Amino acid sequence: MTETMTKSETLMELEEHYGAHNYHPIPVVLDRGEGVYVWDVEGKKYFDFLSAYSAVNQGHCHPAIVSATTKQLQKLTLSSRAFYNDSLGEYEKFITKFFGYDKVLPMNTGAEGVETALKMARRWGYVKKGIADNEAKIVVCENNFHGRTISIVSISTDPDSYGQFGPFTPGFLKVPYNDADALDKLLSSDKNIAGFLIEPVQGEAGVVIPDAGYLKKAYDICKKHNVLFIADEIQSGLGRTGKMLSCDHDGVHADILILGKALSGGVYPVSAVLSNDEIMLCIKPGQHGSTYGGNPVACKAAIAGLTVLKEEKLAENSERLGKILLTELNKIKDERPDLVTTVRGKGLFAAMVIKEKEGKTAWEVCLKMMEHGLLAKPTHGDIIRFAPPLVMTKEQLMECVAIIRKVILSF
Ligand code: IF1
Repeated sequence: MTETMTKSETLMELEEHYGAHNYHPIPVVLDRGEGVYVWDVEGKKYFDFLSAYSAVNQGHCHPAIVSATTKQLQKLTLSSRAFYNDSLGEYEKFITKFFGYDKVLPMNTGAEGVETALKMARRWGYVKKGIADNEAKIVVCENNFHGRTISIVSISTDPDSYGQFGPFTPGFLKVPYNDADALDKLLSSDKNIAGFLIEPVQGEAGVVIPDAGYLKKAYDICKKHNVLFIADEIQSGLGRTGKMLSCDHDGVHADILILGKALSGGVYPVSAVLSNDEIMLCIKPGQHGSTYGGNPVACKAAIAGLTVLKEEKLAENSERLGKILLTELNKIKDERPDLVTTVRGKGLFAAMVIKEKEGKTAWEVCLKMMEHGLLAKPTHGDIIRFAPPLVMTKEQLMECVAIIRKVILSF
């Protein structure tokens, strides 16, 4: 740190020098979070309008989640699955009852959850559907985002995700999102299809919301062809779109449900894959696992995370405030149709598409919002994703809308 450099600049330089350059963050250095707010190292306060990509739906450092996790951290952090521990069974009962499944396979990151679901679907395909060994296929949607592992980027349609990471994992087919006929045609064409993996709302693609009823149609088509419907609710779930799960908007109960991120309220990496016995019991002892999967700290964090979502009625708050947010963002669009081309959203999950104007892009809009105390980040260049913590009050939301409006009108 030189005399002229701020603490933020010094810390950003450290990351530049010693860290991999696999991100291009908004230039703000955070050191504290509480509820809908975060503070930078200079003490400036911001609204967090990204929620760590929907991992802090319960708000930053929720006291109930922090307390439950801290207590466990001082008791037993990791038993490994070589032995039992006193938290896992209770957690497994809690989460399976919470979402209505027979069993759960506990993992840590979202990508691990997706990889686990892919293995489960393939295994079910061989053991239950009778697909010939190594012939199982899984259908995914164009413009998907399911994580960053080799198999998951193998299914991506985004060159930034898969470019120069080949050779790719075989056994995947792609279908347009929100197109039931295309799905039906594809599933009719190949008897070796074991599963259909979908984000009920596509997050990274820019909060792409399918037509009402599409998820139900897709689910029914999967049942017609004896294909597993696999819902990646890692970003769209846990209250984000105004229901506990985005599949709830269509009354769909996925055959395999994948959760992550806000499962622990951003306190600890926890993911979970839920399904019924017919699928889950195809995996036998020693055939899948993880060092930290199902550790006691994760169990306590997730029980607390889910309890907060339910007791504080955060999905309901998301639905109520999401309607207001969408209305207000559309008003801003109508004031500046030259700059804002599209607004869309479901619950407190919204996106604003910014037209490049004299070199002004979504990035510059986000920098300006940062100056005015609101943090958000563009995806795919021109789309700003808005995903505040679900604990936000209407007054706080209107403060945020005022900041967004002021910034947009200033361009
Ligand atoms: C990054 C994106 C969001 C996800 C869905 C699985 C995962 C994610 C629907 C994997 C993770 C994160 C990853 C993070 C930024 C963020 C992201 F921009 F990358 F695409 F949210 F949109 N399924 N999304 O959204 O979960 O392994 O990360 O725990 O990689 O930059 P993970």
